[in-house]
Amino acid sequence: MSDDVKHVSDQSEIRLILIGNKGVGKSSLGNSLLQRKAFTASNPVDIQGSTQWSDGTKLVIGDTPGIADPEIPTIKTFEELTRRVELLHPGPHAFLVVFTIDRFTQEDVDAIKYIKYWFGEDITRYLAVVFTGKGSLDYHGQTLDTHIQKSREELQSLIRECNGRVTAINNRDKHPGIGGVFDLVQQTKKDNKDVFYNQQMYTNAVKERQGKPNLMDTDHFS
Ligand SMILES: Nc1nc2c(ncn2[C@@H]2O[C@H](COP(=O)(O)OP(=O)(O)OP(=O)(O)O)[C@@H](O)[C@H]2O)c(=O)[nH]1
Ligand SMILES: [Mg+2]
Repeated sequence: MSDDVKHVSDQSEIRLILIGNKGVGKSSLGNSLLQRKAFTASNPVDIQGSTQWSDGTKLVIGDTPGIADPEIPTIKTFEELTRRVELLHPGPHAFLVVFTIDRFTQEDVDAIKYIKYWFGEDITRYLAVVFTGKGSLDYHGQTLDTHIQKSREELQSLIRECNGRVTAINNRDKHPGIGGVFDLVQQTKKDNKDVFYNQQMYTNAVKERQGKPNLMDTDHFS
């Protein structure tokens, strides 16, 4: 059996990992998608939640700690991210990269660099961008497209690399707009012919990373 065949999804399970900086709404997004309070801010034990849809599909979501945390060295956070990805065995169909619509900071630019460094440049094939705080977009009468056009080049370039997989959600709304997120997930699966991010890809990323300067060394921190 070839690797590709082995790593094609079982259609009845969708595995997602939430990733992004601290406080951007990762856990809230997970709760919106699972339609229950599976993740809480205070309890780091709640790292995975799942639900079974009426059509038999099982949705499994892995929550993660924020990337830019002054209290925790970046490398430690990424080691934990690896563990969370491994817990989503045999591998996530998509990494939902979460940003808040209200700000895109240097920390977000750095987070994108770290994600590519740690999981490999090819990780963009599995990334889908989700903005939380869609309410403020609606408040200012803006569309997501116009917001993106006016945003920093690094964000625009990430979205291009993700093949335009981007949406916005309002986790505080009774109807947050989760359909848009599931459309993105389906798009990600389709773009990858149902092959998910697997252990072999991570092993390749580790090799790739070993040939590069250590980005998580504080000397290289921009
Ligand atoms: N207005 C608004 N607030 C949101 C939205 N999503 C999350 N929040 C708020 O943002 C804050 C942080 O949300 P969390 O879901 O805890 O963020 P997180 O990324 O999991 O945070 P860490 O786990 O600490 O990294 C909370 O006060 C949420 O209520 C949104 O769509 N709109
Ligand atoms: Mg959280």
